[in-house]
Amino acid sequence: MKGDFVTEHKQTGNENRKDRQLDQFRVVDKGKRMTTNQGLKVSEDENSLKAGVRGPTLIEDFHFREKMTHFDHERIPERVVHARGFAVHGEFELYESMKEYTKAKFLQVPGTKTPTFTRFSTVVGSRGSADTVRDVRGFATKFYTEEGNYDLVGNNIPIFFIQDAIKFPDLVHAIKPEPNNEIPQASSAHDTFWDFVANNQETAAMIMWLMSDRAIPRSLRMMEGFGVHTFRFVNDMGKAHFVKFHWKPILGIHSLVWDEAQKIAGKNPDFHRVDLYESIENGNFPEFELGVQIIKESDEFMFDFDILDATKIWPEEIVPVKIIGKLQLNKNVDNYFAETEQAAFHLGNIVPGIDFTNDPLLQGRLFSYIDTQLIRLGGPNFAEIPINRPIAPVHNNQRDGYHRTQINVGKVAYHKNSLADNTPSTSTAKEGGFVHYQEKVEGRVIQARSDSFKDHFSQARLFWNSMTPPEKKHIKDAFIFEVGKVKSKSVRQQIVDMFVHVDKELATIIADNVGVNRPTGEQSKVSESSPALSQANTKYYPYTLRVGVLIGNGFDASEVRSVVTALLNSGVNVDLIGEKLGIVRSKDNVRGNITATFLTTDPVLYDALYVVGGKAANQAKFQSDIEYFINEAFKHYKPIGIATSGNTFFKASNAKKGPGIVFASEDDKFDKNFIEAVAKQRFWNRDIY
Ligand code: HDE
Repeated sequence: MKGDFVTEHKQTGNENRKDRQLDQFRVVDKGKRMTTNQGLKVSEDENSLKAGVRGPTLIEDFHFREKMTHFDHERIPERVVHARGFAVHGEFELYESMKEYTKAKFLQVPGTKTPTFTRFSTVVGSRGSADTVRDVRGFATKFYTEEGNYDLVGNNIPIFFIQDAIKFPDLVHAIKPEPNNEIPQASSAHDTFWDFVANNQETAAMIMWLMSDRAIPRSLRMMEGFGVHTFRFVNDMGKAHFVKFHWKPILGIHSLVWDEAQKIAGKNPDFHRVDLYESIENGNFPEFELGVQIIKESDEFMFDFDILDATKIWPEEIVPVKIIGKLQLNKNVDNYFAETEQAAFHLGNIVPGIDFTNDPLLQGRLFSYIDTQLIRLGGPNFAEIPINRPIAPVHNNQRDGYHRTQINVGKVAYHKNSLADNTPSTSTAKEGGFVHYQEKVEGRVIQARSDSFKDHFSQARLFWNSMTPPEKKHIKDAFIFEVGKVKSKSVRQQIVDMFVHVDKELATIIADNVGVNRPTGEQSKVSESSPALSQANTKYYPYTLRVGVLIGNGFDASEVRSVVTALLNSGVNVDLIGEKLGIVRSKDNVRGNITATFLTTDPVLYDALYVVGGKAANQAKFQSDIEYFINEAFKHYKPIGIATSGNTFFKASNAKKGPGIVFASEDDKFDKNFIEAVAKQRFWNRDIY
């Protein structure tokens, strides 16, 4: 058998148990004979069987029919939300034992490594939509633990739009393209969404996050992740704590600017997946630290928000985030469909030591995820698909159904029994069996919302108060853009009248720009802020950022080589951009290799530019292309380094000297200062208009 499963895929090279398991299912077709699905060797694959060379095709052609039937059924339903995604393998390593709080086996011994599969996604767009739209990003991780799969199915924003799962279909109907014409794709900037917002004001805080830079991440490697809900940790004494999960990116939290995000959506709709894929292929493995916020059960009612309300954060300054381990993403999939598309996440995939709470959003999700896999993956056996299989053994009395691959031996498929010695047998908690936390529950059966869920504006204002002036400007601009696209004047007015409760100045500016009356209501009284919410307080590294070098013939080899070497030594990716692909020569005939042209790439695809300039076959076009690159990078607040030979090109552009513009001719520490500017990414105090 082994011969059929030759392994030519990219292995991690370590003892990853999930990787070894997947190996049994990997098939390499290269170098093999073509067969039908029955293993019959095929002699002809270009001409169907016909009655005469110019005659009709015959139904007898089983190979044609099998090939066409399979093709006809290649598509499966896309996810109803989070349809566009990209997933990678990885490994989670524990730093510190969590024994005090949880008995989850993968969280006991520091150094324990657990194989993982992480899928990032946008929420609203369909499978073929662009990566850089304004949207929440999904951040779902499957941990293949020894006790079974544990799925942490989170987002890059720590709260949610709604408080009760029963409203999810309404939210999604409102934000998806409008049903009469399926417009717009992958965008919240339309009437039905904002009508939903105004008429469901529990959305207020989430909308502040959605209008912020968080919704346009620079990279999937540079955003946070959150479990959103409050979960429980339960230790081996049966004692429980409330817990929230956080992923903190090692590279810091960074975003695009809106104009840039929109242009990238056209220039490279795969921007985020390319970035993630290439980072992993280049060995720059993305890393995220896992943090937990823990609250004692006895402190449940100590806060001015309800800890079961998924529209609320626990401010990190009040409940600190304890870092407990690290996720490294280190291997791309071999096959997008088999792995990424067929991955079935479910927050009900849980292990002993972690448990649920009564958060009504969480409770509803517990139903939805299995239900959705049944339709999407075509039956109840989706857990047998290789990517979904646990590395822990599976034994139970479930049988049959579409696409059953397991061959259960024996005639006993029921519990209890004597013919199989009453096996498979259940396990006690001590033996590793999952025992639900015995929370005391009482109350009347009722369809209502707790009063403790009714404050929708305090944390929306807390978020606003925590933003720096540039972040506030981005939020204002995003509101003006999104609400400005709403055709209904009444909805625009309702939005202004709603967001006055967050901030009067914000709502007034929106009103003035979208043609409705200024608001009369009052803003929330909250004056606190939470510095952890601002991206300005993040970390800055040049590592893995991308610099475009604009270059022609006749450059100064020693100057350019020194800068490029310094950039590469700092882990920066460098592309030489020129008139055409191939070789470019310095004045003393040193060669450089152009890997992208002014036609095939664009300034929005780079974090910074290094302007060298030079000579080209069409000098006027070369000049104007470089000016366009400089103008765009300048407008997007990006660092620009100017080589001595680049000065004339800079002068001809619309850019002005100022923050983040570094000149080799004026700076004897150019390499160092330019790399520092690259790391900083944006210079918001630049005067662009
Ligand atoms: Fe999901 N969500 N969701 N969601 N969600 C799905 O499951 C749902 C919610 C999240 O990469 C679906 O397999 C309901 C919050 C991610 O495959 C579906 C509610 C959070 C992914 C579903 C929520 C998420 C999904 C669609 C309200 C952050 C992609 C396809 C109660 C904590 C997982 C699928 C992947 C996917 C239902 C709200 C995260 C329909 C009913 C809150 C990351 O089952």
